[in-house]
Amino acid sequence: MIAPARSPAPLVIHREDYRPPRFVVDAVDLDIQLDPELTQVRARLHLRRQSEADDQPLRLCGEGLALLEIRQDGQTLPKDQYRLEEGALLLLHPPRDFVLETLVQIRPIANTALSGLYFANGHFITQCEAEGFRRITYYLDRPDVLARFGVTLHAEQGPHPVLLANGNRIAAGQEAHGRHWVRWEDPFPKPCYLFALVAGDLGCVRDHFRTASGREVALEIYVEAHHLDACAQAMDALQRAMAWDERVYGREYDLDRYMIVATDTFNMGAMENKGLNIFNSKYVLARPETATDTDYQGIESVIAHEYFHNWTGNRVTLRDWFQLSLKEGLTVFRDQEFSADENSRGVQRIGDVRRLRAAQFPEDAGPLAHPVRPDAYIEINNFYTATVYEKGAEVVRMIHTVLGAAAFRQGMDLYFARHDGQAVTIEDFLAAMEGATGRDLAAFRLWYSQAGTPVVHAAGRYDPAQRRYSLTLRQEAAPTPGQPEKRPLPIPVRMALFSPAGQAMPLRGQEEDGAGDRERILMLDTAEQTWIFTEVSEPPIPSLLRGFSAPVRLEMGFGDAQRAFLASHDDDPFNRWEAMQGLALQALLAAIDQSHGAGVLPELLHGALAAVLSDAQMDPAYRAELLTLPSEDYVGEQMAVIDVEGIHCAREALRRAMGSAFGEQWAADYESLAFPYSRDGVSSGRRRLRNLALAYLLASDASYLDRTRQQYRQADNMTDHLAAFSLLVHQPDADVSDILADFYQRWQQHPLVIDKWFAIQASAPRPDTLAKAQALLQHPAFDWRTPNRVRALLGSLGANATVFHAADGSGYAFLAAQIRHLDELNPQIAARLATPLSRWQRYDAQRQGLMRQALEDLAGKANLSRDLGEVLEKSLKLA
Ligand code: B3K
Ligand code: ZN
Repeated sequence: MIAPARSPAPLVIHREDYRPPRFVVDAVDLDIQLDPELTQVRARLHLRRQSEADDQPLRLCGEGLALLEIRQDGQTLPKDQYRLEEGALLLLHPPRDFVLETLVQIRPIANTALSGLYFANGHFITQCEAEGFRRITYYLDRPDVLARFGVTLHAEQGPHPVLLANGNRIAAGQEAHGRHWVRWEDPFPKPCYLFALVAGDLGCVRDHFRTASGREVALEIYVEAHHLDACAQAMDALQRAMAWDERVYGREYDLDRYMIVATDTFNMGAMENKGLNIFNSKYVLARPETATDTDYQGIESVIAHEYFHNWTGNRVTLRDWFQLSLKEGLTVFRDQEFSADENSRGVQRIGDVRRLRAAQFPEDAGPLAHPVRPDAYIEINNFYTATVYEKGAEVVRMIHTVLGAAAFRQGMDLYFARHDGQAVTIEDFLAAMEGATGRDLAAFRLWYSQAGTPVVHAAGRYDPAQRRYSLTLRQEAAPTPGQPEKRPLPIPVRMALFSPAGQAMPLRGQEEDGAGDRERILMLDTAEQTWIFTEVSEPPIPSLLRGFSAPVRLEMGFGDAQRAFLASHDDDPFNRWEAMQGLALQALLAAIDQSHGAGVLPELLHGALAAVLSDAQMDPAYRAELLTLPSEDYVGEQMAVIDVEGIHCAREALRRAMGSAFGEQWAADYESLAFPYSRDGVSSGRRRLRNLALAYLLASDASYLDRTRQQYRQADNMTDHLAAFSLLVHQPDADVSDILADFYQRWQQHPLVIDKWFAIQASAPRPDTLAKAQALLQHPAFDWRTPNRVRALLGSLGANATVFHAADGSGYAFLAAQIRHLDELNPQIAARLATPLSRWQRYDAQRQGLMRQALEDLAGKANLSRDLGEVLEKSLKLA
């Protein structure tokens, strides 16, 4: 009997419908005979009913399982005692307390969705979050059922000498037919989404960590043997993350062993399974010759993120999937803070906000907008979004801002003390924050339930006679799907006032909390509020939303003079950068508006850039941030109708103008920043600035093509090599076929580098890119079953503004055709790839029609997955 894998009618799950589990699982014992073609899973569940009166059937989730045996307390269960349904096994008359034993068969090799147990590149891997465990065995697959797991793995020893699962390795032995077994037991009760197993031929890099209380923890990173030399950054980041969580949150690791496995075949970045993290190899493997500085940074933050989940996610877990941000938003906040402490706080914050604006703001303004805590979903995998992760982190950050670091820590301590070992809600988190600090966070709850990005309008007025400055802040927010009315949110606005001479002024006035303070947090919690500052001797220039203290759009009603002032005087690194971005943005918008090419640099922008370029004292990474133009997407976000070509032309023209206006400085930077390769932050900042200089030089002076080719050939590290490669491949009309062939030839044994080769070609703003992408689908190295490769080609194409949004709709039709194919193999990735099409409302009428057409064509597909179906339905709803 095979239960069908997919349910036909989309079922909407509502948060309000939550009910506690009627049965609990005291213990799970799994015995798994691994075989790529037919794996058998024997499960013994100790089940216990929660209420005497309950005589309803027990429903266990299961998808794509062939049930071979079923026993209740050792006796084969008669057929009239159970029923197989769509996605479930129903026990019709379950006793109060019993052992259910099932034996099911699955086919890991046919699992292309990469959810549950799959077999790829010779390894068995699991991915159970969110609902993959039901593709392994019948179970109460929900995060609020916590059980102790023991698992015995059996496999052929030759190809699978390493057998891993959560917890402690208890025993191992040999079997007939060249097979062997290993027994693992996890002492910590956990929801099944944290279950994991890995089997394969893997080498191991070992190190250790001594916890604050003196326990030795074995650290093990499992990779294919030829990658054993590429794990140093991951191991180092893990040790630093462990020390940081002890130092900042007093959290120690709790098992004797922490394992990380790297695989090339993985749907997302990584997974925090208890004691056995499974990682996309992109976030583990790095050598200077194959990984860029950005890759190194990504490894540090993802390693830390998964490690931090051990407390925020695993020890304290989720009551239901609506609470996803309870672990994800909080853990992103923690990993951002870790990276800020380990590197440059200012640069980290700029990067975090850049990501938020690039992914979350558009999501919040489109048909897929949802609150940080959603109210309903069809497919939970569609809710691992920038809103749940990044906006969720911003909400935690605001709470941290208003409470202060020390009180926040007390709140976290109480949260862990109260809820260790429990499955809880966002409400429980807020209650702990309130309980420990005596503060009322009632208003903050709205941030979790109300979708959409608020706009804050600021207006200041200086009264020289009274020597008063009044600042009025007003908030508003546009409707989002299902939420036509928006209520005012509590918005902490960190601010300072600068004197015309560029000094932060003392802040005195009604809300005096420590006279003489030069920075203050104003809490805007009504639709409009005015603050009066007294004894203000000169007309001030306000610096608002410092450090980006709330995830809002700020409209300051500023002119370029104020922006230029802050660009040179603001001592808040974020706001200084923001002022520079504002100057550049205005230049671009004006050029697009007058459809001229931004061929001349506006005077104030010129002055601000000149000042940054001549400041040799400034941290090179920060300098690079200040000198980087806003992305095309960000410029588009500021327009009522996104003018794809206009934005591209204006930005290219501005880059050329910046290149030629400062040719000498860029050339001087390019020469003086050449240092032998080293892996530290200062060196990577220098590389970043140097490659930016090269980009400007090349934009304005074609003779730099040779220099770029030279850098491509001579670089001793992937950052410089790839920067040159990307510049060459993105040249609008250069013939770079020799470079493309050379790069492939050099790196074909390195999948992560070949991903870059695909991605850079698919993101080239060139007229032949679509034809190229079409051809790359047939390339021997393209593989539909490897998400990294699919994202490299198709994800990059969907993000390539001029090519994807080609006026004839060819980009839309191309992507839709590929999504149609991919949906048969991997619905999660297919649904992700479709999100650029969901933004159709932002374009002109013709593009709108073409994008909707592509969505409708897809919606008519037979066997549409739940994942893709939900994205399409929501995207088309507004039509
Ligand atoms: N918790 C996982 C994400 C699981 C995604 C499931 N579709 C990784 C993370 O956020 O740490
Ligand atoms: Zn996470």
